[in-house]
Amino acid sequence: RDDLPWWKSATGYQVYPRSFCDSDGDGIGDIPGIISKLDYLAELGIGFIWLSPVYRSPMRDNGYDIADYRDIAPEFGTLDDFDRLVAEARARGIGIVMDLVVNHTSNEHDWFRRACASRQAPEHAYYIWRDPGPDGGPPDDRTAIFGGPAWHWVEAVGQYYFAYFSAHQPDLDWQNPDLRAEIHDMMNWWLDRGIAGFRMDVVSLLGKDVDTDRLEEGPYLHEYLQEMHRQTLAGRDVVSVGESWAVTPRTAPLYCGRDRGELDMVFQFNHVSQGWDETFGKWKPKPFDLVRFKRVLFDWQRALADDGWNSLFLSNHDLPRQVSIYGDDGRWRVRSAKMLAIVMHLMKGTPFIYQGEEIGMTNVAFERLDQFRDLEIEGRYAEMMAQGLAMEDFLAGANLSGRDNARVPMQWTDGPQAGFTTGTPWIEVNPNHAEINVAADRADPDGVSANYRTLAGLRRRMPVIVEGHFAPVAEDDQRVFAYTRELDGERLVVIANFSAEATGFETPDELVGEGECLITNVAPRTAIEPRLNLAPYEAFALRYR
Ligand code: TEU
Repeated sequence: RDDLPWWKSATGYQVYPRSFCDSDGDGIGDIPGIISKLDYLAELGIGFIWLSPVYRSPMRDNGYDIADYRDIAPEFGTLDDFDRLVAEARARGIGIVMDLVVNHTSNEHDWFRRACASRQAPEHAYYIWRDPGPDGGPPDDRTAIFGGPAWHWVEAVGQYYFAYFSAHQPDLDWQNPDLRAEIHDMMNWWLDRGIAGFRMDVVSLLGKDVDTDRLEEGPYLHEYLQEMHRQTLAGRDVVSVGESWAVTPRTAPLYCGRDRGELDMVFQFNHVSQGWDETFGKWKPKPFDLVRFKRVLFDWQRALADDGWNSLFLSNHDLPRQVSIYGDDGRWRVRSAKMLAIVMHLMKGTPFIYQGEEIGMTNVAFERLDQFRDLEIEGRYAEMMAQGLAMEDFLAGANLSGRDNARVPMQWTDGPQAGFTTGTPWIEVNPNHAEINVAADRADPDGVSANYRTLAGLRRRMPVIVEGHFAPVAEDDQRVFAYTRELDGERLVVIANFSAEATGFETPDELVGEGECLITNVAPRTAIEPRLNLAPYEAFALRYR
């Protein structure tokens, strides 16, 4: 289909540059390292890379605190390296999608330096400042995502600035049209370099009004996204994905509806946060509940069935390893990793693989607080203790749900430092690289990555996977994840046993039949019987004859 946007039939792959591949032995991944792995990624069959931030940054939040939007962090390389990455990737049919972090800058950005020096500086008005409250303290007692207060005093201007994430990440004032124009210019500067689009960090915060405390999905959000689209994305063949922890199936069409002129899709998170505790959040997750999990994912499928578009993912650099959370990272690691991929990639939407997911990388188990590097762990630690969480429980929570699980180095080999670096890595490698690594997985025709390659290939050649109508099956089944896809008379069924137990499944009548097995993680099936006996974590997709 010629009118189908390329990113609907492509598989995305997220690279977290700091942890992907280090070419110069300084212990930090870099752009030449990524270039050296492009053949590997091409072989996997991906269509584009979402590159986490590579801009110049003091790296308080590993690049989600940008000090210069038009330069590359020296530890990652140079602008020439970046241009080479774009060209080399394109030569392999892979687009480079940049991370756009414009809710805030680093406090080391020149704009912010000038903003702090004088109220008269034009850049002062790029940020959100308020006078002290009646008692001379901060304007209010709002707190930041990564802990501590959201307002910070700057003596030279006699005002507080607003920083929703951390003091090192002052929020930009999107209500200022000059600031918006600066951002649009910068976006066009990158788009003109040939990138394939943007993943937009915390996009739902851009329309905020701090005075009325409407931060998420605030009053100006869609006006600004439409303006941004007109000024930058319109008429270019690129993809845009907005990240939002606030978006719901009800609001998603506002971002990515066909006539909205805003974004192509959103990253939503309610399928992730449905498992969190009411008080302690992700640090103390509830036992996994498949029915609840399916309900969220199926709601999204329904909400964007005919207009808008879904992103499909379980992992990213902010989330723990999916096989450890939703699968089994012990005995059934390989099989359950494949099951998760089959179930996610065959729903309607664009699937995203997070580096290492394709070989079934697992969570780490740190024993001490000082092994972690994430500023979120640091910031939340004090708070959680104050709320009465015991140290052991905090460590257990951090090991289960912390962001560093995704950030330990990519496991390329069973050699020293997992083949990630010849130096000392900025964060420890997972000792299980001795067993779990790219070299070993690729050598195995039944490895996890072989399964991902098959999925990416099926997607490229089968329109029913891209565009087929989605219908859930057995929504209340507590162990089985099943659905169908249908397009122009072609019908697929996907069935997975989301448990470590052998499980019987009473097949609904309309699904009984013979067909061709497109993919499986156990033995190929040629028919769906009225009663299926599913092996632990078995998953397969069948095309009906
Ligand atoms: O994440 C948005 C965000 O809300 C997360 O910080 C989330 O609250 C947290 O990960 C839950 O544990 C984006 C980026 O993906 C993240 O890496 C950045 O730290 C954050 O924005 C600030 O830019």
